[in-house]
Amino acid sequence: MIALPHAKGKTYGVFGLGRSGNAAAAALAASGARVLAWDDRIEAVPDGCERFDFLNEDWPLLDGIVWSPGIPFLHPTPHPVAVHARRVGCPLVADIDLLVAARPDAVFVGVTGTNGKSTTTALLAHLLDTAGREAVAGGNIGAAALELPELGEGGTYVIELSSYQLELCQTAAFSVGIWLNLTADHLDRHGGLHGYAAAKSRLWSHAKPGDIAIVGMSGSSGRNEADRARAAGRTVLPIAGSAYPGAALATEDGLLLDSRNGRPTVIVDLGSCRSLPGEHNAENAAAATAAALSLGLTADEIAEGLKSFPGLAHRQERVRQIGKATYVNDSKATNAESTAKALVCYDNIYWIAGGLAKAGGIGPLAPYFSRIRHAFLVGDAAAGFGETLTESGIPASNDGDVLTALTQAHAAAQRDPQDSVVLLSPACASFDQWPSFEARGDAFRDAVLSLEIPDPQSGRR
Ligand code: UMA
Ligand code: ADP
Repeated sequence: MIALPHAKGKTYGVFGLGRSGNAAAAALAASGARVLAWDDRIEAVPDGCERFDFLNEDWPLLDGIVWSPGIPFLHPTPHPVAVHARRVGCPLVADIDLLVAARPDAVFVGVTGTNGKSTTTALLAHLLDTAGREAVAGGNIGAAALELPELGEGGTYVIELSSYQLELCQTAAFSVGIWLNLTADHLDRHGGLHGYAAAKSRLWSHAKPGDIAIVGMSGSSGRNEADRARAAGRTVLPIAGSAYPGAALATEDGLLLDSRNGRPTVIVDLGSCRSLPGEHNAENAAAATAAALSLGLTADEIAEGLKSFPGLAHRQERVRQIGKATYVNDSKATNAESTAKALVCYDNIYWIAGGLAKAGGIGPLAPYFSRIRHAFLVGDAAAGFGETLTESGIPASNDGDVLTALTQAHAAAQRDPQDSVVLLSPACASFDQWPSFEARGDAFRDAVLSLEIPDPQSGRR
């Protein structure tokens, strides 16, 4: 937990007691603040806090209300407590602002983007850790800001920042900012694409001389974002997961190249980084590498870390190899765009897909259909996906649920004399059959780990 010396003797509200609000309330109370806390669903407040109904009680003078990122305060409709706070001039406070203010001697790296935030955040923390630096990751991944441990002087906090969190930040300054990419997402929460982009650009705020902006150039917004970062006073390092003219870090022919001084040098052959398959992960690797170089790591230290990165659960997670088949858990792929990132990485695929369908179906995946040997379809989406695949001549079966589909895919892959991949990459939400994509992926992993290895003597499985 983070100590908040500047909060001593002050009075804070905390609205929402989920992961971030609960940690904030506990840290403020432990630091000597009076804390008035509320959650519509959670009765218990952390030790030292008072339960306070912001909608129905008279407010004392508050130094601020620590606001949970999941609760709308601007769009689509501001929560009535946020409206009242604005009326009485009470600021809404981000837990991340409190963390950064509490640790002026620490280094803060902020990571944002529509896709790749968690991977890049975890990868950078891993690079720092394997190079012997004191570093932790948190924010929108893992521990909430004020749950993080106190690092020593010069320790690095790598903070994954959602647009919700950035929109709340008023004072936090990140000496290194990583902005990966921007595609339409969370539009209702930000009043449209312009609001979403503006929330993400808050990453560049409060720059000091020498502060760095690492900007992904893969999409159409990269150039504009680099301009915004420059205008905010940052030194910009453009990065890309493929060849890109003028990029500081980019990938060519599978090699991650450092071109900061105009003469490309090889950091690593990404083919030797087993947990970073695909061009999207090349982008994440380039971004994390640019940050690590900016923080003083050597190319050799970074190469070692890229090779040993274990990857994150549910994102093309290699669970097991049985014979010539590799079993991959990509349960986080809840739409066709994410599944495309996985399909492009493999040639001979036994594909487990389906669940609660998203608009657009799997039509956009047609360029990758030839890689699929058989599709094992599950859940609500099975019938629709089956029609699309059959029209393209791809064998498909409706297997009902993920575990049955795995049994079938395992049998088929083990009969295949070629190298193959049994890939769970559903292109669907999980909620028709599972509480979350994590529960779906955990069940798949457990089932893969308990699969029987075929007996070559008897042909049994
Ligand atoms: N609540 C009320 N009244 C309301 C609305 C909500 O009392 O009218 C309460 C809810 O009962 C809940 C709390 O407020 O207890 C809301 O909490 P929250 O939704 O902000 O969630 P936390 O548990 O605090 O988790 C948040 C992030 N969640 C969101 O932004 C939605 C977590 O990101 C983050 O890991 C965590 O803080 C720690 O920093 C998750 C997420 O889904 C991973 N993020 C989105 C994403 O990645 O797309 C943005
Ligand atoms: P986030 O935290 O932003 O949701 P993750 O690192 O958890 O991102 O990756 C989620 C999914 O997004 C991955 O499974 C992959 O399909 C896709 N993805 C990851 N990195 C990128 C990237 N740099 N560009 C585009 N898509 C990506």
